[in-house]
Amino acid sequence: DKMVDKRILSILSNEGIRQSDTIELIASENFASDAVMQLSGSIFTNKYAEGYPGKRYYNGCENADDIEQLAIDTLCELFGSKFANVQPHSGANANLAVFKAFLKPGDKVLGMDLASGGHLSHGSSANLSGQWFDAHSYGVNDEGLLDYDAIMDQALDLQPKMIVAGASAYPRQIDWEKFRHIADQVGALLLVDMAHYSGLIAGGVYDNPIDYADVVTSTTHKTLRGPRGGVILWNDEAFTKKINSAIFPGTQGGPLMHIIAAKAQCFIEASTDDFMFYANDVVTNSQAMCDVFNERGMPVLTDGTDSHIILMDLSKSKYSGREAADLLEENGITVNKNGIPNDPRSFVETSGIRIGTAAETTRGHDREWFVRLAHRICDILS
Ligand code: DSN
Repeated sequence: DKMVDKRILSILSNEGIRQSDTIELIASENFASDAVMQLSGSIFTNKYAEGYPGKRYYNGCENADDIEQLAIDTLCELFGSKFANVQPHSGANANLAVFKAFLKPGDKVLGMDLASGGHLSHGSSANLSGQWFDAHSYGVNDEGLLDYDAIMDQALDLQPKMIVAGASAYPRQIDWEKFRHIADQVGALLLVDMAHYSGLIAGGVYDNPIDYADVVTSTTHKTLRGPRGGVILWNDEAFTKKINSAIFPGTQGGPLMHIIAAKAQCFIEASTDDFMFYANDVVTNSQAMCDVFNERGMPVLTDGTDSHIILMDLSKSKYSGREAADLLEENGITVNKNGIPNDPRSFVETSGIRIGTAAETTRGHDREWFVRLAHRICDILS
């Protein structure tokens, strides 16, 4: 009944223009469906529902129970897990809760180095996960690939209580089974953060970690194309109380019921044939771009990709990652700078850019369009 404030409306309209006028290649972004958008702004935003379905701290939660249970059931079905928590406000919150559920401050953790493509919440020194825990990291080899033998040696040496697998900037298939084997050798818990890959996994084009990991976390807004948020999945009933209480009351208060409604919609959309075709196209399109980059002498790390992610190596280019990303932005293409292994440039400049094909695939662009786009990117950066 109240009009949106004029200043907010103007900013919103500018963002609308930006989103429709630019080519969106940030690997972690996507365009959620109208249904997901509507539910994210729905009347469920008015409801407090601390607790879990059937066990709330407020009255009037019967519909909140129904929507949360539907989200849990559809999520479990989508990834083949027995249990799930759909309340994490983000992927970082999901990871934080897993740390809280299974570790004590000071316990040893082994995760992927942020500079090699890991995530802040996997033990980075800038994050609570690296400040309150004894966090160590593994990297990638000179080709940009995970070296499982080296990770095994590191784990044997360190004897971590938890190993974190999963990445924000790793283009290739991560071998979950090898991580399971490493975790078993040292008796560590295996946490897989599948945030980047979860849409591809739901669509059947990237391996599912659920049968290998003890606990799996994800965001819901990247390749999975839902509202911004996080989830946790697991198969061992003995973990249920620990994980649920680490989210509420351990690290969060009331769940965002409007976002949980939108998550349920996202999980239902992700179980359709259309979503399978989309996931398949995302990978086809990124592989087509890699072929052009390789042909045009613009090398990509690991020589290609198994996912939506491409890492362009600019170590021999006159442009740093930052300059390349800015230059592309001037040309209406949004990407982000990214470090590469043994980066000759600073953390601020970097020698790589990360490109992702999920968002523009959602917009319906096909392989030929991505091939033309890859040529355009090469022309701009030449
Ligand atoms: N910030 C996200 C990304 O861009 O990959 C990870 O959470």
